[in-house]
Amino acid sequence: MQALHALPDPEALAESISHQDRSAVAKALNLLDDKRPEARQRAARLLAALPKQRLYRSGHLIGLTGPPGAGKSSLTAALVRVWRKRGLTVGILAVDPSSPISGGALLGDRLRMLSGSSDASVFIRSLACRGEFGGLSAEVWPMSLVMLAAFDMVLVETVGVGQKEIDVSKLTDTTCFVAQPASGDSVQFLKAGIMEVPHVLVVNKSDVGNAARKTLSELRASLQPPSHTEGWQVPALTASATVGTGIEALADSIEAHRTWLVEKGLLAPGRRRFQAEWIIKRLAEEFGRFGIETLGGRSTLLSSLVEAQRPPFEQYDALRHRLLARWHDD
Ligand SMILES: Nc1nc2c(ncn2[C@@H]2O[C@H](COP(=O)(O)OP(=O)(O)O)[C@@H](O)[C@H]2O)c(=O)[nH]1
Ligand SMILES: [Mg+2]
Repeated sequence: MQALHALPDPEALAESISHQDRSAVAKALNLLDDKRPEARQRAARLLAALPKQRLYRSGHLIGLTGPPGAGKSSLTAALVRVWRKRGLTVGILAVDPSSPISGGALLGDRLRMLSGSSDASVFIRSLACRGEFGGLSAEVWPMSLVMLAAFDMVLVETVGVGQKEIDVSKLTDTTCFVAQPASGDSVQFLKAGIMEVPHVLVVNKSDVGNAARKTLSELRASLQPPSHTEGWQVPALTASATVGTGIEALADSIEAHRTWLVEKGLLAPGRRRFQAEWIIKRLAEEFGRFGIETLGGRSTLLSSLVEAQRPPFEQYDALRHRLLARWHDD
């Protein structure tokens, strides 16, 4: 067990993170993963010390989801190359339930293969999928915040086969779904409303030929009319991660969605909302629905959390203590 004195100083750590110090980012992610009370307190201080401007207004938080083997990691590596060419720094959270360690290592290898060397401006962390937060680990949100404080582009790679529960779109500005050629499942999931409509849809492996084009037109057809996306026209593209075609266009579409969010004034409120949802979800896990009702009910709680604009652990701990105190009194 790590000695307590070895825990980092949160304010100094926050400072280093905002200077894109990669080892500081790594330390911060470890701290967020540490369940001991002292570590939790420091993690709360760390999150409070990160510049709000960066957490809620800058950068781009992207979710890349799709079935296993669709080419998410390969596309991530290809996108990283485009972003690096555009002078952007990149942080990646890879959530791979099948092999959390080798998944990240594999992605690292692929990035080195593509860029020729290990690039100091790209940071990768793979996460075990603990299944608690609808398939995503509960730490994904605070970890995303730390990454946003350090990097321009933050990409979360998760396996998703369609179910809304394991939906990274609850946490990211832009969700990109990677489909396999000839994968009827994705089309069916979209049509049946089982799958949340992503902001960007890409059929990878276009190098295999007709199957990719056919899947693309099926997906396009099942996207009509655009649904919950408030006027955003979902681009549906093809790409080949291995050949390298369509990657610039994909990067452009992802960026266009962010531009659209900013124009509509949705970026910062969206992130506030993810945070509020994250807090409510954690409280519900610990205290059940009754706990949420005690705090005024889900929708009241949601709007008050969004409005309060305070750091996540601070908000969470305050509500938790309120519930514990209430039950202690009763
Ligand atoms: N032909 C072809 N194969 C690809 C392409 N992208 C990825 N693959 C292959 O598909 C397999 C799964 O890729 P990976 O990126 O690990 O998929 P993930 O599970 O979605 O992350 C690997 O063998 C890749 O080499 C592509 O554009 N074309
Ligand atoms: Mg992968």
